[in-house]
Amino acid sequence: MHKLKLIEVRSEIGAGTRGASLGPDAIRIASLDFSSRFFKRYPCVSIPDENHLLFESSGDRYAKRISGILTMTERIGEEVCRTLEKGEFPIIVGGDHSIAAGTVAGIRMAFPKIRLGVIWIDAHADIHSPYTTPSGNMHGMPNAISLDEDNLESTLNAPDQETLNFWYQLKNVGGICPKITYENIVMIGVRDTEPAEDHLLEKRGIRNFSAKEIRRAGVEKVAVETLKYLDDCDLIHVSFDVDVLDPSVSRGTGTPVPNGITIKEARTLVIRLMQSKKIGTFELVEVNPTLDRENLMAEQAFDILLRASNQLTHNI
Ligand code: 5AB
Ligand code: MN
Ligand code: MN
Ligand code: MN
Repeated sequence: MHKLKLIEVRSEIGAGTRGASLGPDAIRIASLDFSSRFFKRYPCVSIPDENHLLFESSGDRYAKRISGILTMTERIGEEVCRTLEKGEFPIIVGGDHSIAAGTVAGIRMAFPKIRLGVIWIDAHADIHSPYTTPSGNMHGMPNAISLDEDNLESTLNAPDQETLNFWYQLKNVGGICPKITYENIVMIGVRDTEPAEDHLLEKRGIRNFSAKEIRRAGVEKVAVETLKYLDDCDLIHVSFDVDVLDPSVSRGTGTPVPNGITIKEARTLVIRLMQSKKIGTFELVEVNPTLDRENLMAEQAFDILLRASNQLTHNI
């Protein structure tokens, strides 16, 4: 039986729209509507944030607040590593998606030698570097950090030396770089990318199950194929960005994108993936209640968290 441990990260500094730091609390409030003992049942820690940086001016326009992102990545990495070393299953709740770099760093710190897979469930590929980012927002970069990807071929920006020093340190947190490789990542639901990202997706042949493909083949089949694709991996991280969901139900996230998957598809997908004993960490990010109506996104997010956790506790 898995012993689950919740790790809440109220990170806000990686996003361009304000409010993602309130996600974990909105999810806690949503749990009350489900009459669930979820937050009583599992131990929970909260990682101190660096959100004060939002009130300070910074010159790093191609990697905004990167010094704080580095601090957060180290903190999250240490906590995830400690949790895994104790034999517990970390469930990380964000916050903006920059925290995923910390989760992957933590897995690597705990298990330097294993073949690590990542299932990236998101409307976005989050594979920008300071050289290619259109926004400077670091929640669009965690995969590039884990993959050690600068994507110089698609350079659009000229980041300064200080930014590049932080970028280098960020990719090297935990002392292993790269932390994952292209053949061990699967994306699900990605549908909003920039040309620089398309270049990488194509050049590296990254497997992406589009929302259309999910609808045609069915989520069940997509889950099976995803796990088959990552069959060589020893351990798999699942990262779930709520903007993979269709905005028709809720726009309670900073970067909603049309034509997403339904909540029903998301539930089935997550339950089916969590049946694999190789899944070692689960992360849910980017709920922003300030953009929402009647806390709908947090309710959907909690529903997914609850189902993922129930499935995990059933895995013996
Ligand atoms: B999210 C965009 N590619 O880099 C950028 O929500 C959006 O964590 C990034 O997936 C979205 O700013 C990041 C335009
Ligand atoms: Mn994302
Ligand atoms: Mn996204
Ligand atoms: Mn987002």
